[in-house]
Amino acid sequence: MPEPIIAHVGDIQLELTQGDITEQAVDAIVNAANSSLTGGGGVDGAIHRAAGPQLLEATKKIGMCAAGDAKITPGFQLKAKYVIHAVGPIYDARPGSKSPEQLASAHQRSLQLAVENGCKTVAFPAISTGVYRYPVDKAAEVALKTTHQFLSAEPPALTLVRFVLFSAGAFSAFETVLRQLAANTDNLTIA
Ligand code: AR6
Repeated sequence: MPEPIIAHVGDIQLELTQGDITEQAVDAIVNAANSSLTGGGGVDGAIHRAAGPQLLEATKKIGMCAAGDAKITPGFQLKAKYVIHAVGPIYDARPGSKSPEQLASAHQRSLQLAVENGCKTVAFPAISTGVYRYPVDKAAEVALKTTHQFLSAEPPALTLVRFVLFSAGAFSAFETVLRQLAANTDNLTIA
C-alpha cells in the first residue's frame, strides 16, 4: 500500500489513501449508491454488509434519491457515525451530457450534509467509477475540484476530507489530479 498523500486547503486536511472505506473511523463515510437506495454491489454492498441490516431499513424509509443528490442515515455497526448516500451519474460521454455536473453535485451535497450534521471528518470513495463506468481520471478531476472549491468557499467546519481509493489505479489517478491542482492553485499545498 502506498503512503497516504496529505494536502491542506487552509487548515483543512485533504487526504488520499488506498484502502477500504468501510473501515474508516471518520464522522461520515459517503456511499456510492443508486437512486433507489436499496443497496447494490461494489462499495454500496460492502457498506451495507458492514453496517448491518438496519441500514437498509433506514434507506428504505427515505425512498428515492436523484442522481446528483445525497441523503444521510446513521452508520449503525460502522465506525462512522453517519453514512451519506450519494448518487453519482451513470457515465455518459456524449457532448452536453450532465454527467460532470451530476458528479460535482453529488460531492457538493454530500459535503453540505456532513457540515449540516456537525461532522468534522468525512471519507469518500471514487463515486461512479465502478459499475457506473465514469473514467477514473475524469472523475478524480471533478471530485477534487468540487471538494477544493467547497473547502475554499467559506470556513465549512470540516477538519478532514479523505478519499479512500480501492485500487492502485484509482489512487494514482487521484494523486495525479491532486498534484496538478496543487500546482495551479495558491491555497492547496501538499505536505
Ligand atoms: N472501499 C472503497 N472503495 C470501494 C470499495 C470499498 N470497500 N469497494 C469498491 N470500491 P461502485 P458506482 C470502489 O461500482 O460506479 C452499486 O451497485 C470501486 O473500485 O461501487 O458509483 C450501487 O448500488 C470504484 O472505484 O459505484 C449502484 O447501483 C468505486 O468504489 C452502482 O453500483 C465506485 O464503484 C453505483 O456505481
